[in-house]
Amino acid sequence: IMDLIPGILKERLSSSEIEKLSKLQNHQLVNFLNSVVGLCDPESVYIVEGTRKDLEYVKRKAIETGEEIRLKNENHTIHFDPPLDQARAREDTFILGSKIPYVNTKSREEGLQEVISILKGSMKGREMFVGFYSLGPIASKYKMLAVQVTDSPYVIHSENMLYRNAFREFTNNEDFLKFVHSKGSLDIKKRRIMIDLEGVVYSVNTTYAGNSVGLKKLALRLTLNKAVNEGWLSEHMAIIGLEGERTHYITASFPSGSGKTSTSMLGKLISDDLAFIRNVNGIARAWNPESGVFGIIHGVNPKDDPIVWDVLHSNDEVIFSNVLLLPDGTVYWEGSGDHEPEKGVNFAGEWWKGKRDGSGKPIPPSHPNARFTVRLNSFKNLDLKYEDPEGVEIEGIIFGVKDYYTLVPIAESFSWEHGVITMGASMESSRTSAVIGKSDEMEFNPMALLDFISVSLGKYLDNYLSFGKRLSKLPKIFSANYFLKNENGYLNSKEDKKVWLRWIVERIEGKASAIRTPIGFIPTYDDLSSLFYKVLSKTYKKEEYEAQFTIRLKAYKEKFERVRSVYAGIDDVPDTVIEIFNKQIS
Ligand code: SPV
Ligand code: MN
Repeated sequence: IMDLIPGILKERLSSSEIEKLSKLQNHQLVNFLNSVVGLCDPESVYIVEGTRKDLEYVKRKAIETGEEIRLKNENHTIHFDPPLDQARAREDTFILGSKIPYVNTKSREEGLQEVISILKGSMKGREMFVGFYSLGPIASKYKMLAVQVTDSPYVIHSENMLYRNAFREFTNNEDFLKFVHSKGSLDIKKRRIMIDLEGVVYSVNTTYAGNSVGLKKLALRLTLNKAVNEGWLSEHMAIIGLEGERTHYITASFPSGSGKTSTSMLGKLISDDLAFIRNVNGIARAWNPESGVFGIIHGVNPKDDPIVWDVLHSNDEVIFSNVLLLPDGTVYWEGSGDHEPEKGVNFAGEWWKGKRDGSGKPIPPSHPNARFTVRLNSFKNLDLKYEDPEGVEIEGIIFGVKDYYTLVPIAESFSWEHGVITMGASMESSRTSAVIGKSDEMEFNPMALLDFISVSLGKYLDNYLSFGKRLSKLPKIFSANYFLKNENGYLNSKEDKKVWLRWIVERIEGKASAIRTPIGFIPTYDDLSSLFYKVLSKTYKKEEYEAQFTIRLKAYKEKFERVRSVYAGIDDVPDTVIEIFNKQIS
């Protein structure tokens, strides 16, 4: 069996690691690992089979290498990414292949050559870890297998929490996604993420999980491409169970930082970030490819986010990233409701109140994109159906944005096509701090996917529309906006979203009525007033309703014109898309 393992790889494996790898009898795997070892030149290779011993080893290495620091609670650690590596690196991320509008692309030869030259010898003197995972429940016939190779124990530690270990499934199985990551020298100028849709995904000189944890947003580019080619949907969506006469499952697509995680906490949790949606006998069914949450911590406080708060204060495993480390071994983040400390250590080093950066700008104690990494089974609202090999039936889809000026808080589309195009494909949202750059500018972000799309938008929408045509039972489509303002500020409080979710349930059950407006169906005052009372014990005034649900026609029209012109400029957009916009605008 040992003869199966080629030269360079074998040199770097101890006998115990050879024993682990030999169990799999996987030629493609050993050849792949051999080529990575040949390229990156690590000192040794550790195979994460997934035993308790392996998991403990990875955690210990994360601490020994300084990538994580143990906190006062011994199951909690903190990780810092470099100051200029705090979010997704859009400009350094490329899909390899021919040009696609709105997608950062590079020719395959050029991209591979570039990243391979950076990766050459990048793991010298380091240990290389190999992790084996499944996207989706192991028992599901739709699962996808993936291998992560990295010189960062933090990356493998994160993946051990965020994905299901699937070591055994690799026996004789040659069909798996491949991710290679190296911290390299952490030189930002040489940060590259190269996504070969038919081959290996490479990421180097970055540690921020959105760039380094292959199975999350890097895998999304691969699965989205696969989904479009095979007629299903791989989406940037939460999956949530809402209680009514029975549990109704919905998916929800929001750009990061606009309410997706908080919405997931208001129902039974299946997923907070990603969804695979397939047509099974005419029914849309969804699965969570992940088994954990990498969530934004900014603003998490005990009043608005009691469930997340409890998880972060439990004895379960938590990795905090880019928050403030306090001298007593606890952490602080902005918006927690705690008193702002005087000093600590943060992503930029020693921190004290009033500290400024080189250009005179104040350095916040925690980064706006600071995060927590936890397992799904730490959440008390977890729905055990997340492990159901058959997935859950989807009855509704929310497309949500952060829009101060235009969209009503909640509306329902006239049809699948109308919802997909005027609500999903038309999403414009205030820019998030999850991407490097300025925040708060409005950005075109269809289905909250623009950063992750790996095929032409025309082909993507065509697949979406025909996916609906083949379903015998169509999910209802809703648009949501928790951020509408007028001159006096926000028109809704954070808890109002509970009412909108209840309205969705009542629409699915056929109980609530609705008013037909040019942009879709909106709730009636009477229904909302009774729901506000039932859900929040609040009186809902007619003036509040009018301020929130008056259709800002001019702004809507301008938005649709803007988006129509985007799609009119893309060659392969189906004619129906433009027709739906024309009808909507007239
Ligand atoms: C998001 O920003 O949408 C996230 C975090 O879920 S990241 O992994 O950076 O994409
Ligand atoms: Mn996300």
